[in-house]
This record gives sequence, structure tokens and C-alpha cells, in this order.
Amino acid sequence: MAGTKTFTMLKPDAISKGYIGDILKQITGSGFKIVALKMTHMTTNDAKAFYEVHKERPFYGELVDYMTSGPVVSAILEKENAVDDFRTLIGATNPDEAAEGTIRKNYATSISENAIHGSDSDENATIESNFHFAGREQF
Ligand code: DGI
Repeated sequence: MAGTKTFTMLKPDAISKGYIGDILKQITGSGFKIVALKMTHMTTNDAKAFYEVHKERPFYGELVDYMTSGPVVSAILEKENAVDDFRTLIGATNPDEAAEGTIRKNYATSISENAIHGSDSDENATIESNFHFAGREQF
């Protein structure tokens, strides 16, 4: 079966702590192929749009401020069952509840500064990939 795709973003806390290489190594070591990759600094409007689904939540302002506090590394990943397997690899939203060996357990700072994003459905993986990457950047 051909691989399916998911979208990920290494968040500002992971970048500032120097974890880009270690996290990408854990991702590729877990069977995911990187098919698009870049570092960007999201604008406030970018972050508001990316997390629009959370706009009524009390943490929305904090989330937007955090996601624009420094650069992010975004990537599209390919693997069989990519969305679900990647959610398992990153672990629970709150690193205190994340399983041993997951990326958030290994590298996250807190529930709000939790190191990494992973799409929660195939549909959102496509929307989020197209938000961050032009077609010619996706391989
Ligand atoms: O898909 P996830 O990133 O695991 O979680 P989500 O889609 O429910 O939430 C998106 C991000 O919003 C999450 O990675 C961190 C932040 N967030 C979620 N719930 C809380 C939160 N931040 C704070 N401060 N408090 C929360 O309860």
C-alpha cells in the first residue's frame, strides 16, 4: 500500500532548546519519510488561522503568542497509517500524561509549550500541509 501523509510542526520551545536534529532523527527512525521540510516564523495572522478551531478556548491568545515567539520547523511526513501512528509517536497533549519514549515526553516543556504538532485527521493533514507548503514544495 502507498504511504499516507501527515503534517507536523516542531514548535518554538523545541527549536530554542536545540532539539531539531534529535526530533527529526526520532521521526525518521520511527519509519516516517520526510517529503517536505522548512523553517519559518509564523505571523500572528498565520497562527490565528492555523489554530482557528480553538479561537473560543481560554488558551487561544497564549497559544498564538507562543507559536509566534520564534521559528517553527514544518514538515510533511509519509508512512502507512501516518496520521494515527504519528499521534502515537508524539504522545498526549500534556507531556505529564505522555507515554514514555514519546516525543512530547522526551522534549516538551509544558501543556502549552509541548514541542510538536501532529495532524489529527487525514483531512486536516491535507489542509495543514497546503497552509504551510506550496504544491512545488511537496514531494
Ligand atoms: O492536537 P494537540 O496539539 O495534542 O492538542 P489540541 O489540538 O487539543 O490543542 C492544540 C494546542 O493548544 C496544544 O498542542 C497546546 C494548546 N493547548 C491545548 N489544550 C490546552 C492548551 N494550552 C493550554 N495552556 N491549556 C490547555 O488546556
